[in-house]
Amino acid sequence: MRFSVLTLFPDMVYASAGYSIFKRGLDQGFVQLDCIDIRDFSANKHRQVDDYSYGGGFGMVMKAQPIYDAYQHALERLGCAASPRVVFLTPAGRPLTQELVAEFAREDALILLCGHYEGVDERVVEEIVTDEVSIGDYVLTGGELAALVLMDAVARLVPGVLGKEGSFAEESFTAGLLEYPQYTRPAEVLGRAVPDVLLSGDHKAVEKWRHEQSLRRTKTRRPDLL
Ligand code: 6GU
Repeated sequence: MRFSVLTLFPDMVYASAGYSIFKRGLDQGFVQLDCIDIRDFSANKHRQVDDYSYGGGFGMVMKAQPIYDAYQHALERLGCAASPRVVFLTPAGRPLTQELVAEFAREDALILLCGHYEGVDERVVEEIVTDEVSIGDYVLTGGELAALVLMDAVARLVPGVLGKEGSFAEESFTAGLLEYPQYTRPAEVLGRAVPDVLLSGDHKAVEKWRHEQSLRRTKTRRPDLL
């Protein structure tokens, strides 16, 4: 999987990508990450990339031209035969789900566009974007954290990234239920014991208990999933 991120803050994206399993995916070559600084494509001597909103109102809008030129540069660097999907991270997008994550994970490459300020000139969105995606019903200051969330979720589904743990890649949400509680040693900590059934060695009973726990959690926390 090759990710190309169009952003005003490439260092923020590179820094956050340098940890844990995502980093291992990069180091082992299962994942590639290339950030393109939109500001490098400003046609303005002040490297300006935003301007006032037509129609008035507060907040600046990102200009179409620097984004379009950064996109062309991303295409050249990717050198794909087919045009990759271009995902614009915006609170106005459709919700990111595990199903959409799995769909993205089947692509060879993705271009992610991170917006900032009050928005992005709609004309460049119409010209280049294939998917508008939100990571939840709250507003972030920019699309970078959302792009990192999307890349993390996609990367762990890319074959090889999770290694041996790979068979568990989708466990939590493909069953459509929330994950059951987990315990590790010692058998008692903070005055709390591990549920007896988990020490019983009865695999059938453990499986049944976990399923019940998943159901109970889902009922109380996310009834919309049932
Ligand atoms: Cl994708 N971007 C921003 N700026 N805020 C968000 C979001 C994205 N998803 C939820 N809130």
